[in-house]
Amino acid sequence: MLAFIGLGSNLDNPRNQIDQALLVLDQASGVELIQVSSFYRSKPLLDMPGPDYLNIVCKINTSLDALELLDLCQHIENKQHRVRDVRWGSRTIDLDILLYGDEVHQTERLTIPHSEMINRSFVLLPLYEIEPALELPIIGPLKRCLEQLELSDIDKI
Ligand code: ROI
Repeated sequence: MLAFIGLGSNLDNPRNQIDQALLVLDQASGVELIQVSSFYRSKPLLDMPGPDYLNIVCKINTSLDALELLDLCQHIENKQHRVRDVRWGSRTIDLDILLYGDEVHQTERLTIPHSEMINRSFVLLPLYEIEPALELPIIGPLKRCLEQLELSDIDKI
């Protein structure tokens, strides 16, 4: 199954945090990393205090089901000492399953497509970079979502 994962970090050397998470993802059994976007820099959402974020999106091929993939993402977050203290607070690493094939999941643990992705330039821009013709289940063409977003607040680096 093809899946897309969004990664973000704004603490403890964000570039290293993201590289480390990609390495663990790629080495996990049942996951093959296919493509990785450029890095994008942006301010924390909602004008929250804290350092700028780096974000990327990666494309994987996986034999894991969606919940197994979620377990793996949370395992990586825990290993990299992500502390879930403040809602919307700074974080060493965040891995969000954005899309899992064409599947739609709406459970307590997992919402796919990711519920906030269409509002976030730091998700849609890197996703567009690696898959411009993507059609999002329920939502429609990725290109149309991007046309409705403010893109002045994010830098490709
Ligand atoms: N803000 C930015 N710019 N990038 C993120 O990855 C990010 N992640 C979050 C919140 C705290 C919502 N803000 C973010 O989880």
